[in-house]
Amino acid sequence: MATREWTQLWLGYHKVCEGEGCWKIVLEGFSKDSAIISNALKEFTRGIGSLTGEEVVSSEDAGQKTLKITANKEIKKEGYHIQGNAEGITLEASDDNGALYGVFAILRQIACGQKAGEISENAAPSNPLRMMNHWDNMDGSIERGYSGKSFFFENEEIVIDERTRDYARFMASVAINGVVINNVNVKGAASYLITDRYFDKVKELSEIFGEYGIKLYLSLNFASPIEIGGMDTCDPLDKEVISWWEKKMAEVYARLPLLGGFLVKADSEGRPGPFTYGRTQADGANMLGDVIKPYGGIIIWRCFVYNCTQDWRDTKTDRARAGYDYFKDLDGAYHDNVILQIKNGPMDFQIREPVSPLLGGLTKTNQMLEVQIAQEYTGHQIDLCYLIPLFKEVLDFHTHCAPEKDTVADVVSGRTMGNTLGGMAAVINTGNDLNWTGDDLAAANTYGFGRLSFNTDLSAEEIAREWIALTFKLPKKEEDVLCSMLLRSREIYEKYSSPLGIGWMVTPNDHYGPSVDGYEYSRWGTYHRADHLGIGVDRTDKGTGYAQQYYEENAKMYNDPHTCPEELLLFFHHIPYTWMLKTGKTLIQHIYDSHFEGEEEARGLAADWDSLKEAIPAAEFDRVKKRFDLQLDNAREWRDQVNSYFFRKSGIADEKGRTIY
Ligand code: GCV
Repeated sequence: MATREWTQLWLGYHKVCEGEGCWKIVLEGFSKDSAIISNALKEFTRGIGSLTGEEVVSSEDAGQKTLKITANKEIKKEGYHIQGNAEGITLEASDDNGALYGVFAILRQIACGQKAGEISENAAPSNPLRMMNHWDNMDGSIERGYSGKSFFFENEEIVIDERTRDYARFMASVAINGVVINNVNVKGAASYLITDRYFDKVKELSEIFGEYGIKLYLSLNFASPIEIGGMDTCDPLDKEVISWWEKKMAEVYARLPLLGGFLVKADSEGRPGPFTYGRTQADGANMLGDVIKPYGGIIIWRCFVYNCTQDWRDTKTDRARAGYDYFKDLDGAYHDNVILQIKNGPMDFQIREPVSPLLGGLTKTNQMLEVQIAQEYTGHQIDLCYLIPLFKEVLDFHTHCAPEKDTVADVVSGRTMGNTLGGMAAVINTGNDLNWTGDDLAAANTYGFGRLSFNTDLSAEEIAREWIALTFKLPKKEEDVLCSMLLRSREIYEKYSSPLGIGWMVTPNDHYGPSVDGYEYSRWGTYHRADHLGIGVDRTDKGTGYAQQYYEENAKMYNDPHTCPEELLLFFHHIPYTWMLKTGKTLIQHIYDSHFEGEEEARGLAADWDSLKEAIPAAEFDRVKKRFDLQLDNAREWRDQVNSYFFRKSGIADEKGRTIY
């Protein structure tokens, strides 16, 4: 048997018990002719075989237990009901996707220790759209990729092999229903993905995805009329430009009937957009929305628009304000098939940021939450950083946009406004490494994002435990150790990196490791403003006014340093080092203590991992151990550079007299 060149992630299905007998599958209202249903049956056969050794027999009479899959239109779109009983398991689902997700749910529950007869769950997705965004380039590189090269592209060609199908299986198993395959920075060959050069392969890919209930999306170059159309403008209100796009969309959908639509990064970090022609973001998004509408496609328009050529001397311009400033006034102007995709924070995926005020700030526009599981600023999949607790905080945040149903989870799911387009997207952390995610433990974020976007009520711990059971199947004690490591990891990373929400003290460009002033005198709008007396950015009504972009309750809370949550204190306020925190520590002492603690706790993570040596397969154990060695170097470097920097700035000694350089 050929050795697989990649792992099966959480679909490896370790044996949980010795089964008794075999299964037959009965379909009612579903057909084996549907590729999704046929794949669901294959997954059940494969999964139950690995978990219990039980076979699925093809003759309808021979089976001792029955998996009965029934169509039930009463159940919500993509939802399922599963129930174990003396005869086997019943699965009722609204549609093919629901049936597929129901099968994965059955296997998940058995892998997590449930007996088939005891299985029970009624589920429907919290979010209509649950998407992965790849930042893969066509030369095979991945922007912010930390797990090898792209498995979609190589040498400007599209790669389709068995790995493609496995990828689709993994995504479907956590109910992802949309995937953008190429980087939002669309350049060079990627601009031609909507031309004859690539149609056949993109179509093939979209069909494989389709067999797992996933729609393929492409990132789009707003300047396509110029770059591939030979025109001299891409002004969204120009009649010839519009007619170019109309023809292009007709061609695209004739060749790619399964395409979900496009993701667009416009007027951001050098990418072209409507501003060049004095047009608004709505002009750009709506023009594309209109031309794609006849085909049922959608336009996902990113709100990551800001001035990236700021003068650091300018203390009035505040990058944090940009998203709201550019998009709020156009609320209600966006057409129905346009969704605005908004990063979780106003800056850029730092380890701690407030929730973007645009989320819920918009009350008449489809919104989608964008998070990043590629660990660009959170340790490059070297440092352990389980991000689901961070995403939970964002989802649970009360925006105060409505008297009730006002959390971010409510807003993006459509519950607040009653709209049907919205959801969650993650910049994904995968590549062609053997284990897909560089650090084996980073797959907890891949799995976790899918599960959370399907069910935003799940806790970070529930998701972690599922992932551990599916991936490693550890005894309870070891499961507890690994679960605790995951749950502690985000706070640990936060402690040894930048303090109290200030962010950005990373090595420029690369974004791994410390460089306290690395971005301080740059053009990127990312400043900490530390001097010998204090640190932080005044974003209050006396400063940049960013705090006032929130609804009143939150604006008031953030505006006052006494009520501002302390983990965000330096994001909103310029604070003296001698400021007394609620813990009774001064700010400077907090900086020292948290950095010493963070480094020490990182060593605790590594020691915990060592304690799992006997329980984890050797290859995985060694791979992860090497990552922890690097994490410890990183944590030490962060601790010493940040502490030395603030000691030198402030001249205030550590009360505990520890070594600071
Ligand atoms: C894809 C940050 C990253 C860029 C990324 C950009 C974005 O600036 O560093 O690599 O570009 O965000 O989200 O568009």
